[in-house]
Amino acid sequence: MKLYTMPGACSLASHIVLEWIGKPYQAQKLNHDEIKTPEFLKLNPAGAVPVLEDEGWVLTQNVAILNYLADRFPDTGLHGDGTPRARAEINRWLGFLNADMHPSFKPLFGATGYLEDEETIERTKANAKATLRILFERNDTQLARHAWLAETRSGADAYLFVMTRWARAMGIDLAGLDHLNAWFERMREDAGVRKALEAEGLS
Ligand SMILES: N[C@@H](CCC(=O)N[C@@H](CS)C(=O)NCC(=O)O)C(=O)O
Repeated sequence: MKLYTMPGACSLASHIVLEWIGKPYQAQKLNHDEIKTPEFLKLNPAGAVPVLEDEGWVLTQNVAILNYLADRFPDTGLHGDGTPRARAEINRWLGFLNADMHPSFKPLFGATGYLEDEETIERTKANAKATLRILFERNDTQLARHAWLAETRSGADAYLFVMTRWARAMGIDLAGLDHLNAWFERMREDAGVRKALEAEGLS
């Protein structure tokens, strides 16, 4: 298996899960220019990471990759007990992370730059931060009840870890979200998380 990743990007979630699985894989680190080359666009026309190659088959989209890896290595327990309910619980959170949380970061990554007016752009950023605070509160409430986001450790934890890193770097207010912050510290100490971070040149 080969994962195409950009340091600290959402592809870090798939990278962490590959470490948790513990089977041989290769991680190809790319920069923003390299994911826009004709060669890479053949793999993913969206010019985005993550991309996973497995035996000549190419898979894109973080949620699909995280689910595929959990299905391909069922012994890792990344799909909980594998029942429809456990899998749905994980997908509920993956959906929340990928469809609700991840796009909410876009203004903070420059998506509203086309507005050109600095004051308006700043308002979109402030709004994104306020929205994200509310979304992180939902994770905190869930982590108050369970050790892991979807009750058992899954790709959802790896994905939330990536976005919590972004939030900290961007000064999103996570004060008082004690369960989220304690979970983040636990994740940061995890051997697989540390290895994936190190491989991407991050601390
Ligand atoms: N829907 C895609 C989104 C992937 C995505 O947004 N990747 C970002 C990194 S977090 C990327 O590669 N962005 C490059 C760009 O947009 O130019 C997924 O979930 O895999």
